[in-house]
Amino acid sequence: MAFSPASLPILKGIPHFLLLSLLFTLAMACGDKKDTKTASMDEDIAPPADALFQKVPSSASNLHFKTQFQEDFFNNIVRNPNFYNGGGVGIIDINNDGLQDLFFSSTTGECKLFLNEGNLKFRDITATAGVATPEGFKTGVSVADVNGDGWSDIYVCRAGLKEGDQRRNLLFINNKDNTFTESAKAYGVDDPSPSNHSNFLDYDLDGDLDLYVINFPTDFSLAHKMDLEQLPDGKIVRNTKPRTEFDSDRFYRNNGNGTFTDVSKQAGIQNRAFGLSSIVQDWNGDRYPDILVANDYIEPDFLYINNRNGTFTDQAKTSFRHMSNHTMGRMRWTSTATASRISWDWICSRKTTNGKRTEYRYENRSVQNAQQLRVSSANDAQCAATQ
Ligand SMILES: [Ca+2]
Ligand SMILES: [Ca+2]
Ligand SMILES: [Ca+2]
Ligand SMILES: [Ca+2]
Repeated sequence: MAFSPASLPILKGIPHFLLLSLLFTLAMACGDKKDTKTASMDEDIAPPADALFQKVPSSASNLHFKTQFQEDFFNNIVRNPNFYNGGGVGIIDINNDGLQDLFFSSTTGECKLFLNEGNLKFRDITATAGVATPEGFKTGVSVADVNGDGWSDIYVCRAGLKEGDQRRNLLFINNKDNTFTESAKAYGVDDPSPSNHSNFLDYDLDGDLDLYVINFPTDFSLAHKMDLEQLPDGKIVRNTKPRTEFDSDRFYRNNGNGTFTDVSKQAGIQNRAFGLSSIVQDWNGDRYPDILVANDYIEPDFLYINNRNGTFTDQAKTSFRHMSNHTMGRMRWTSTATASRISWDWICSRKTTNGKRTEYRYENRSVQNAQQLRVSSANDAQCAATQ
């Protein structure tokens, strides 16, 4: 049956150009839905012949994992904006056979460990490995040989708003037989703060790995407020001192005997920000590792330069001409070194005021002069406008 707008009483009196506009909009909406549905069903579209990567379906790899989000009074998006951040992935050769195995942390469910049996086939060994840990709110995963025995271990951060033992971070020491023993308390790294991630680094170059842990305050009312204080001389400055014992990132020194000591205060790591991730690299070319921390919301990122005496100094303000708000941790820092020169690039993300994400690319061709940091990307004009 042919359709005529005038044949429907409800449409009488509406100008034809409005009707046509309405019908066109509806048609486009229907078309969009169809395209979306088609796209979602076409997951197995063959990649181009020259594609660098090939998708390996979970049916072939036996990698079956889905992070779990069990909502309750403390764990929900209203009270905890980090609730749906997701967990982490650790790439680790647990049995030193040269094949990389995979560990996944699940926010409120069981973590999973998959043994790589070759030919991209994996076996779920969670049940026997001793790493499931369904308790608590798991976040970032770090892989390192924490006790220096030649076998990789796993450090898992835990967060959430609720204080208690289920928020303490976990250290799985490799038993060298495809099982692990949770040993965070014994090693002194069972950080009770809300932690998002961690880095192992040898900050004192004594041959063992020390630990930087990213923590964040649970008072999210501070997320968009600039906390200012007036000094005795009248000068108004930003206050980023921790308000509670759990707010600050922490630094743990490896004592070389299977224990760590929290040396945060001595090392100059006393802060309050909503950190999401960090990377470690020798920023200034003095062989001592430095730490760059990506902070969410209003607080600036940290660039902790290693003072080579057991302390760090945040030099972000004097090293960058521009810094992102809401740094989400999408940072990449690569380096190529020659005898006389080191070059690197760093990509970070920034939310603009209208909510759209913009990427800025920074390049520095000489670590001898970090002040020469310059913006170099298609977003030059935008970057320049924000400086
Ligand atoms: Ca392996
Ligand atoms: Ca080990
Ligand atoms: Ca060390
Ligand atoms: Ca350094």
